[in-house]
Amino acid sequence: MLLLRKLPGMPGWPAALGLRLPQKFLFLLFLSGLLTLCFGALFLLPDSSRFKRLFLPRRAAAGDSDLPRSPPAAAAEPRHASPAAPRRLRDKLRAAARLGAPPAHTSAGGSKQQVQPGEGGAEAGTDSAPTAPRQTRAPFRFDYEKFHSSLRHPVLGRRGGEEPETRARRLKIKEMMKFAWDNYKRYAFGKNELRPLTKNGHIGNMFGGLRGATIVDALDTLYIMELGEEFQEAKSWVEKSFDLNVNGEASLFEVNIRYVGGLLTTYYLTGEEVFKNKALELGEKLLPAFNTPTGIPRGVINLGSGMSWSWGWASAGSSILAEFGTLHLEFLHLTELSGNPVFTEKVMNIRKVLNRIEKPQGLYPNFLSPVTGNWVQHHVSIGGLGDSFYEYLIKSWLMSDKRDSEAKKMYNDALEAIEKHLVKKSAGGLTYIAEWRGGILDHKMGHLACFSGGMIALGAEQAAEEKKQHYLDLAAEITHTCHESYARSDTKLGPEAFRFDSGMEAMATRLSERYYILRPEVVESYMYMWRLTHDPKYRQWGWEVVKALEKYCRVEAGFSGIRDVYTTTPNHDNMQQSFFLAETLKYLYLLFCDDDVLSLEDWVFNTEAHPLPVDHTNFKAKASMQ
Ligand code: DMJ
Repeated sequence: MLLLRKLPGMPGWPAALGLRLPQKFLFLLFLSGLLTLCFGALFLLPDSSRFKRLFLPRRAAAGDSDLPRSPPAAAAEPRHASPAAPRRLRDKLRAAARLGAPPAHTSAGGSKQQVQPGEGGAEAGTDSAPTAPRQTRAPFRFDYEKFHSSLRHPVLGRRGGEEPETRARRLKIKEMMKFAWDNYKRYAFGKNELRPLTKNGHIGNMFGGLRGATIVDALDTLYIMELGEEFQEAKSWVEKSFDLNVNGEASLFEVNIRYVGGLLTTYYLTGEEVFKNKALELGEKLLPAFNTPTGIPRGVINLGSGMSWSWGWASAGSSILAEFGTLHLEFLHLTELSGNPVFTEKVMNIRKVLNRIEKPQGLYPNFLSPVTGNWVQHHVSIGGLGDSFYEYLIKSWLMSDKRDSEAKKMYNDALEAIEKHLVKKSAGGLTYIAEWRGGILDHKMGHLACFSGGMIALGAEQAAEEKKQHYLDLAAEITHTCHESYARSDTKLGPEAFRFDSGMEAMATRLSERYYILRPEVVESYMYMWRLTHDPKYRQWGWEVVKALEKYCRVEAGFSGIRDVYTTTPNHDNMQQSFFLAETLKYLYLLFCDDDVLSLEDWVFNTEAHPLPVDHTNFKAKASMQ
């Protein structure tokens, strides 16, 4: 239009042709139509790429050759080619974020803009087309045979000679597992848990619409106990009915430890692809939870939309130490099986944040802001809210075949601080681990904290020579205290929490803490203590638990938790928790197995008792572990 403007002193060129005003307009109209036609025709020629190069930026024009295997139309798509283009681009960015890939508009040295469902990040980059060439990954194949031949012991052991009593006890526990499974199958198959009194299923709201928590949690226990038919029933449900396309609020932690953990383990045990594929698909659905300013994930995620948020009860939108600190083992294996480093990167970043931040007295508080990366409240506990974070530090070291020295150091430093500030001895001589609230001790130990006997024993091996025996003794003392919490109850099952105040020792002092929901932590410690010391008292204590479970928790249609461990006429809570099959029965069973069944040389149990293999082959795909 600028060219057609009349220049001062010069006649306009339509005027020079001697045309009148209406004719001038007609002429201009004709001329602009002609130009548009010629320009458009360039793109209709058989080989238009030469001309495109003249008019389009070089990289976009080179689409056919520079963007291998992507659909040609999308590759050569000019910016804003159609009204649908921005939407398609936004979808691509969202998909990239879901897969954890950097958005295409991230330039080298520029700040990474993460797609953040729920935080408005997705739309921010829609103007800049993803013109950078996409990287093609060679298809990754995990070498199952190689992994399997790297195991030092047959998964189910060699089955040497054993005492008939040990065998009989093990078979009794197997019978309990079959009873728990059969009733779940009969009354609640496909639901998350069995309600054994009302004989129906429970779904709950912890798994964001996922179903079959008991099935996925039980798979490896069924396999290990050689309940072949039951294992096939569980497997075929996973193949045919396990739907991952769900919407709803899921706990990132629970989905990871039960579902991802259960699926990973079953893949490693069986080599059946379906378990690996489901684990990877589910793992990817968890990734948007990490899209926070610090990379510390939020606790709750919608598996459909990828929106994530913090628990309403967690102070000031914080994330929970035991939740974001209990992803490491599973996520390393997701990388190992997929070849995709993103999973490892996410958890290594959590570690980086934790290493950077100052710890009060060397302790890790339970609440951290995923926005600022600062502690939100100074509550420290080795029980609920903190527990499995410490467990995963030492297990990361073990799972790395003792190469991950950073994890070992973090564990040792944390344990030293815990011992200095939280470990106490009661007047009656019981060692316990108190909780810490801004410097003030709460002389209470939760059932959950009783896993620590096993953990400390497991970690003793790597301690300095002069401390090994000290840690084994500490582990034995804590396990003894937890046993006392069972022995001092009328049912011989332990309460949810027990205290060392008001003249009480190892007993619940509040009505609200007297329940037992089939939790595993005490028998978990018995199992480790047995394997590491072979002191027969641990098998004895485990057998006491079996008898108590049979007497007070077994009902007509399964096992149920009880509301008060101090009364022998039990009031059942009508819930057979999935961890009863995943953990409690598995640890009891292993307590009466030889040491080479799921040998601790080959396997590390995740916090839901799903064994994951030790990295004897030196994980190839790990991203940033030194
Ligand atoms: C299980 O889901 C896991 O052991 C978790 O680490 C803590 N709580 C339950 C069992 O009590």
